Parts: sequence; structure tokens; C-alpha cells
Amino acid sequence: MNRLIVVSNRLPFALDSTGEDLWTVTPAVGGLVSAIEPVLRERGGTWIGWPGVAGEIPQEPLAKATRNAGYKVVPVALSETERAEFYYGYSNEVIWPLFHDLQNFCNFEPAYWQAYKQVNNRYADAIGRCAQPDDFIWVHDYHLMYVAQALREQSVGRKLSALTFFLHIPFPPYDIFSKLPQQQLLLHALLQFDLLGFQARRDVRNFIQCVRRVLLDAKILPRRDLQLIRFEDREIRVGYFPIGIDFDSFENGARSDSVEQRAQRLRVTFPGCQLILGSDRLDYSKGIPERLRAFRTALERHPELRGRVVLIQVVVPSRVEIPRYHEFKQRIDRLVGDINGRFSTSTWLPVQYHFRSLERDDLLAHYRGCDIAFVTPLKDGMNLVAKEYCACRIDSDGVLILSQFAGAAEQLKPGALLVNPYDVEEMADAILEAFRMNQAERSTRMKRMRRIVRKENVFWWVDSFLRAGAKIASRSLRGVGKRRRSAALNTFRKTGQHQDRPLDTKKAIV
Ligand code: GDG
Repeated sequence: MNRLIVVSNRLPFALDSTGEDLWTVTPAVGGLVSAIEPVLRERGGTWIGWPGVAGEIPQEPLAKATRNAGYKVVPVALSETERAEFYYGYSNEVIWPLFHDLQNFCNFEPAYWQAYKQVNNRYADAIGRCAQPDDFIWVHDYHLMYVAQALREQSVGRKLSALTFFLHIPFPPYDIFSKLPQQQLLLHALLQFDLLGFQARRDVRNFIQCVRRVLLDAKILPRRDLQLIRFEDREIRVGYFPIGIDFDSFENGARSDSVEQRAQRLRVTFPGCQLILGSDRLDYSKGIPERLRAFRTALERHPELRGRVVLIQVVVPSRVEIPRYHEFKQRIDRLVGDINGRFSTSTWLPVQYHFRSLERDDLLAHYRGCDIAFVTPLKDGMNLVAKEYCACRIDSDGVLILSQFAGAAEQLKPGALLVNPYDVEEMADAILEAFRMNQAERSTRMKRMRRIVRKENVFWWVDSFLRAGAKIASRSLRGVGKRRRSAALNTFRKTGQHQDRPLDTKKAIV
């Protein structure tokens, strides 16, 4: 069976120095890690990424942290300057805003592109050092779009049978993408992969449109499942693979006594009120100010909501080193102050605002205990919060108000109330509709969404991607021995669901 090499900006844990020779290991949480780690653990392989410390990587703590992982961990070192220009710079001041259609937020500083290429080259070197021709390489996300180009320039890159990529964020339409000074170079680099996976149909459409407009030599051959692009004597497959969540782990978590008690406590804190939940990383793409304005408009336009609804807005600190994120937080603080100042009474505070990350059980209790989830990103690759909310509604109750620009809208539209996050009046009316929705309709809608989220879960996502990649690898091996071809087709094995994690889920000192 071929080896799987996963490459992502971060490793599935972070090392942090707490004093001389004392290091803590904090496991990363989230969909990507919980989906991919079981696969690597089951069949072995390698994870390449940055361990979260700038400068030299401490070898001994790293070895201790990963000795029971069941797969090999290859760290990539980044200096402070590279971190600033590659991660905060090109990745998060150019690609992130542009790909979320927010071109005014971009800082097209030319030095950032050089740093991006340099760091992508470093990741390619790490792959080159450990990859063999039959290995299945799976690169993740917008930080590493140049890796295949860098690898193809090395001799090992030309021999690899499956060089694949998944983009977790949206791909923008041509009118927006064309603002990027490196538009041609970046598309050319992406076409050095053999398989390109996107979250949603709209992203595939946008990507194909950009290739058609920017790379005139590329031939696009529409197909029913994976699109085919012929470019420079190679064939590239392009498809959408909507990422899912570990449904069972959310559902079982929501059933636990601890979550039930916390949800109950939450409910009794706000008697007679419907609870509306917003929970996001601090990010301008998540539409938090627009959501707060919509809530304010709802209170202005629909007096029946006053004293009867509470918006619980959780904002998880993120990328606070970037000045724009800091200004953005101040905007949120002001809006919360304005709403509470205008509408609160001696017994009712309309917005409960938390600027911190909730513990997992608390988050699940909020999903379980809130009547309405208000998920309104301006644009989002997928949005896992929407799916996690559905998975935790074990009573098949609750209303999801969802932005039409979240990738999740393509799957959840049969049950969600879809809104345009730029239209605060429409969102305000959706709050009223959700508030008034009868039990039967809430339940029918929630059941529809739960069916989809349960079926198209994170393991289904990994399997579909690896299966598509394995087919490509086997095609590229036509003419070589039968054994190598069937090994490629076996690259995926149904991943199933594994709860025991090799890296302890708690912080550890090594
Ligand atoms: C990127 C793409 C795509 C939220 N509040 C708390 C908390 N969370 C967790 C949720 C969820 C995660 O954060 C957020 O995931 P999203 O999908 O919403 O957003 P991004 O971080 O922007 O992720 C996105 C995703 O990649 C996967 O491909 O869906 O479109 O932008 O898992 O549970 N976690 C804790 N406390 C909180 O208060 N512990």
C-alpha cells in the first residue's frame, strides 16, 4: 500500500517554551486533525508541518511529543521574519481576504510573495527528503499553494504519482482573483498538482473560470464528476469535496451528563427567552458586525422580540497580531455596547458577549441549549459551526440561520433559513421567522440537516478525497507493474471512526 504524506502549515500540535528546557505540547483541535490523524495512525505515514516555534526546532521535546503517534512527524522550521511575511503577510493579508471577496483588506506587498515562495520551497524540500515515487501526497490549504510547483522543479517531484491538494477556504470568482498581482504564477503553480479539491461547487466553477481566463493554453474538458484540465502535457483533475465533522463525537458529546447539565444551566439563566448563538473566530470574514447590526435592527423593527431573545456571541481570539484584527475587535465591542446601552432593562441584557474560547463541553452545551444558531459569514469555505450545531441537536429542535455564502449552504439549504449577510434587514426578519417558527417545522428542517451532516461526515470526506486521488495515481502508473497500480488503488482504506488519539488531547509537559 502506498504511504500517505500529509502536509499542512501547522502540525497537529504546537510546542511552546515555558522556561529553560521546559516545553508544553498543545494538541490542535478541529476537523482536519480529527479526520486525518486516525488515517495516518491506522496505515502509517508522515505529517509535515510547522510545530509552532519560530527559529530552531527543539529536537528532544519534539521526539518525546511524537513518540507514540504511530506515524512520522517531520517539522519545518520558520524564522520570525518568514512567519511574519509568509504567514501573516502573503497568506493572511493577501490570500485570505482576497479569497473571501474582501479585496479592500488586501496588502499586496511584493516582499510577501518572495517569502511565500521561499517557505513553500522549504515544505517541498521536506517532502522531497522523505517521499518515494509511489507516495500519496496530500497538501492542505492556502498557505501551501506553491508546493507542487517547487516539488516539480526537484527530480523527486517529477516522479510522484499522486500530488494532491485541498483548499479549505473559498476560491474567488475571476473579477476578484484578477486583482492578484501573481494571478498567473499562482494558477500555474496550482496546476502542478494532479488533483485539486475544493469545498463547494461554486469554488470549482470559479477556479475553472479563472483558469480559462488566465491560462489560455489550458484545455478544460467538463466531466460529470471530476473536471479535467489538460495543461503542459499533464492532466489535472478538479472536484468538490465538502468537508464534514465527526458527527458521532459531537452527538455523543451532546448526550453526556456534563453537557446536559451545562445546557440546562444556560437555559435557566435566561428564563422566558429564546437564545440565539453566534460563535466564531475573530475574523472579518465571519460577518460579526453585520450580525450584530441585524440583531439591533430586529429589536428596532420587531418590538415583540424585546425581552424575549438573547444573543450569545462568542468570539474566539485569533490572529490578534494583525492590526486589522485588533481594529475589528474594537468595532464589535462598540456595537455590543451600543445594543446593550439602548435596549437593556433592569432584568434583560440583549447581548451576552464572550471574547474567549469556550471549553469543548461548554461549546456543546451552547449548541444544545440555544434555540437558534446565527451563522452569517460574509463568505466561508464551509463553516463547521453550522454542522456542529446540527449534530448536537439530539432533540431535532433548533433553527439554523445560515449565510448563503457559506460553503455549508450548498448542503444545508433544505433545512436552514438562508440569508444574505450583507442584508441586515433580511437577517432581522429571519430572526423573527426563526423566533416564531412552530415546533413541527423546526423539527422537519433540523431532521433534514442532521441526515446530511451525519452521512457526509468527516470520514466520508477523507474517503472520497483519497479514493479520487488513488484513481489518479493508478492512472499515472499505467504502463508500470500491476503491483504498483493496485497498491495505488489501495491507498485509501475505509477510515472508520477512531476515538483514541495518539497525542493526548490535554496539554503535556515534555
Ligand atoms: C477553515 C475555513 C472551513 C468555535 N468557537 C469555539 C470553538 N470553535 C470551533 C468550532 C469549529 C471551528 O472553531 C471553526 O471552524 P470553521 O469551519 O467555522 O472556521 P475556520 O476556523 O475559519 O476554518 C472554514 C474549515 O477551515 C474546515 O475546512 O469550514 O470555512 O475558514 O470547529 O467548533 N472551539 C472551542 N471553543 C469555542 O468557543 N473549543
